[in-house]
Amino acid sequence: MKLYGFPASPNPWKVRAAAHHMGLPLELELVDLTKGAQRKPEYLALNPTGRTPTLVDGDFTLWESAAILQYLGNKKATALWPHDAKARADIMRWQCWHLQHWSRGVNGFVFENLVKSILRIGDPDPKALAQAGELFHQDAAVLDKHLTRHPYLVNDALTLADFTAVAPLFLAERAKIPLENYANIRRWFGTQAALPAWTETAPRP
Ligand SMILES: N[C@@H](CCC(=O)N[C@@H](CS)C(=O)NCC(=O)O)C(=O)O
Repeated sequence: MKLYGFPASPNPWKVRAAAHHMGLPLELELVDLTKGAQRKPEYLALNPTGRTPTLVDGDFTLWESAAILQYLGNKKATALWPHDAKARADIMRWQCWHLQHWSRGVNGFVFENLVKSILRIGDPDPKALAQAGELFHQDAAVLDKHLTRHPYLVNDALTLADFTAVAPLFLAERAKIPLENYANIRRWFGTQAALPAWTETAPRP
């Protein structure tokens, strides 16, 4: 199987990390976001959204990282995607929450404080940062409260839900994501950041 992506981007990285944890080999095909490779016709033919990651498994092409994670979870029996309807629905719930809510606030900081400087497209916009802050704190409070009682998001065990939602926090320092008041989120992140799945798939400088 091939995964098209940029190693430092959270969405491709989470797929590579989860695949590593499950023992599923994935060949990385570089899509250099800093050079606009995601907008080249050959990539758009695989993924018309011009975003990464994209998985190619034989004649099957799949984009959207949460869908890819579930597809990989179905390839091999794994505790990350338990064979249980309630656990799967609970994982889906956190993946939906991530896509609609958590990623919006977090990505606001990533774009304003990090992507803009990498692409040299201007300074952070204080209004956009304020909006990102509002979105972020609303959902960080929910997540932190959940993590006061649980080590992980679902069934007190590491699952695809954790791989989904933790990934953008690898950029927290550089993107100035305000985690100071969220000790449980920082602990949850630290536990996962130490896993070989993440360290061994980490982008090389
Ligand atoms: N919901 C999508 C988000 C994909 C996404 O935004 N990927 C970023 C990298 S983390 C990207 O490719 N950005 C390039 C662009 O928007 O031009 C997923 O989970 O796969």
